[in-house]
Parts: sequence; structure tokens; C-alpha cells
Amino acid sequence: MNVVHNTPVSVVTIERFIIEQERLYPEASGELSGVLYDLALAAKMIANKVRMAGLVDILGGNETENVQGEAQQKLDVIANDIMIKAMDHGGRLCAMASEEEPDIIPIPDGFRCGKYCLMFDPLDGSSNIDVNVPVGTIFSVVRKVTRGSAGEMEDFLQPGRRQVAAGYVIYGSSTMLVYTTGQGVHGFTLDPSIGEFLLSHPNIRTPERGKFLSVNDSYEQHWEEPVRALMRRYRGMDGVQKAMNVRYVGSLVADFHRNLLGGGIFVYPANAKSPRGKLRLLYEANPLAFIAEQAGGAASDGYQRILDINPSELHQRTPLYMGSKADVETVHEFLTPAGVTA
Ligand code: P6P
Repeated sequence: MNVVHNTPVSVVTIERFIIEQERLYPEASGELSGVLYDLALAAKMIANKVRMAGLVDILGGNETENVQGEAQQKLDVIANDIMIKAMDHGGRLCAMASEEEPDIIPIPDGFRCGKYCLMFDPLDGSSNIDVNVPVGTIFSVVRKVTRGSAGEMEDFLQPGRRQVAAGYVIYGSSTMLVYTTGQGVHGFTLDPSIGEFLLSHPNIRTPERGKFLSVNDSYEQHWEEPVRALMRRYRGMDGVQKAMNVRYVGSLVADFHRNLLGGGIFVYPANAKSPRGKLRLLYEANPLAFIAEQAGGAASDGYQRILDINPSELHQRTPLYMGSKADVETVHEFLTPAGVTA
């Protein structure tokens, strides 16, 4: 009987990959690598809680509200605590910011401060937890720009193009961590039997033009006419292009990840109810925009690159058009006929 030996595929753990990437920069101190290691650990810990959610009755709201005035799910709070405790003592960060916290989170006394700032949404899409729809963690890293050791608000209010690393974890049919440090986008799948993230999607590239349109149509009555016309274009109703398939999970990381791999555009326009859009700039739009651009895609607020927006508030929101490059360029045909600024 001839035994077929599958061609061995080298097993690359995220730790090995991070080290190999660091070696590309002889001057690297290893601090950013340390941040990424700690994020991978936090992701495993959150994945464990998400996986267990349906079994240990920690579902459902815990009667508190977060800074956004949204009912916090218990897993929101747990994921937030895990991120803070996994990241606050490594000596690489000078402060953190979380969707779940009103102000920046200082490094506790007794722990060394480092040169990086971490921003994160610990569990995005958490309203889907009870119905077992994929949720995610989103993170963004920038360098400290102020003097002194402790992080200040100014360190966080930097345009997204200053990010040194960004990524997300999707807790779906499998748990994946996808990140970039500006050298392409790489995806790692968690092997729960050994507790390791293994390189499964090296050098992710998003197709130039996509087949998926992710949008919540229920806001149509609140959109301005150019946005409605744009949606008619995506749906093939003005005869210019083939209709895109609508795929909308209502969980940003799930919608973004599908479009990143398969091509498509995620659209959350400003509307009369949310004049600055719904999604947050610093820890949702910016990190995913960095990923999108590094994978060959694009991200805009309808008028300019997401990564060129100068933030003024920690939790500020932005309209968001993000995904395949050609599909994002179509946005500017309708919203900025004079062409994109910057
Ligand atoms: P809507 C989840 O609450 C979230 O923040 C994102 O994950 C998701 O893309 C968006 O809101 C969904 O918003 O208004 O369509 O329910």
C-alpha cells in the first residue's frame, strides 16, 4: 500500500514569526515584540472565556453601562480586565486606552513604563455574544510622543498613519489573530490542543475589487442622497457594475475579516442619527484601516484616508468605508466629486 506523505508544512508559531520579523530591524529593542507576545497571550485568555461563555452562564448584561452608554455584557468586562492585566506590567507601555474606559489607563505604580501606547476594543460586537455570532478584539499601537515616562492624552491623539502595529482577534469557528507592523498582514490560527497561534495566512492580500457589500440598510432613510446613490451603484441598480452580494453580520471584526480575505467593502456612513458615524476612530477604524492598506485595500471616511484624520477626542467616531481599493475609490466618486483630500 503506498503511503502518501503530505508535504510537510513548516509549523511557525506567532512567537517565532515575531522574532523573525524583529530580526529585519537590527536596531529593534525588542519592546514591540514584547507587546505582541503579550497581546497573543491576552487573546488566548479571552478566547478561552468566549468559548466557555455558553457553558458557565456568564452571558447576558451585568447591569452596568460603559463610557459609550451601552449595556456592558459580562464578557466585555472580563475581556477588558484580561487585556489590562496582561498588558500593564510588561514594561513596554506607558499607558493604555480602552473602549470600556472613559479615560486613559495609567501603568500602575511599581511597574516600569515603556515607549508604546496601546488602544483597544476588548470585545467588539459583544451584542452578538448571546447568539454565538463571532466577536473580536481590536488593537492599535503607537509610540509615545510626549516627554516624561507616563503616557498622556496627547500620546493617543495621533493620526492612524503613526501606528507601529495594529491587528485584531476574531473568535469565530476558529480563533485567529491577524496583525501588521507595516510589513504586510499575517494571520495566525489558534491550535487549542497546544495553545499556540500558528501561521496560517501569511501575507494576506485583499482583492482589488470585492464581491461583498457589508452595510446596515435600516439607516437608509437617514442617509444623505449621495450615500443612497453610492449604495445603488454597489447594488448594480444604476447599471454601471454587477450587484455585490450583501453580507452583514453586525460584528465589525467578522464583516471586516470576510471582506479582507474575499474582497468587499464595509460601509457605515454618517447618518442623521449618528452625524459622525458609529465606529470609533482610535481603536476600531484606525487599526483596521492600517490592516486594510497593508493588504492592498483602502479606508476612508468618505472624504479622506482614515489614517490621515487628526483625532481630537479619545472615543471619537467616524464614518467608515473600508475594504477593496476599487470599491473604496467608488465612494469618492459620489461623496467627493472633486477628488479625495490628502
Ligand atoms: P449596527 C457592534 O455593536 C458594532 O460596534 C460593530 O461591531 C458593528 O459593525 C456595528 O456596531 C453594527 O452596528 O448599527 O449595524 O447594529
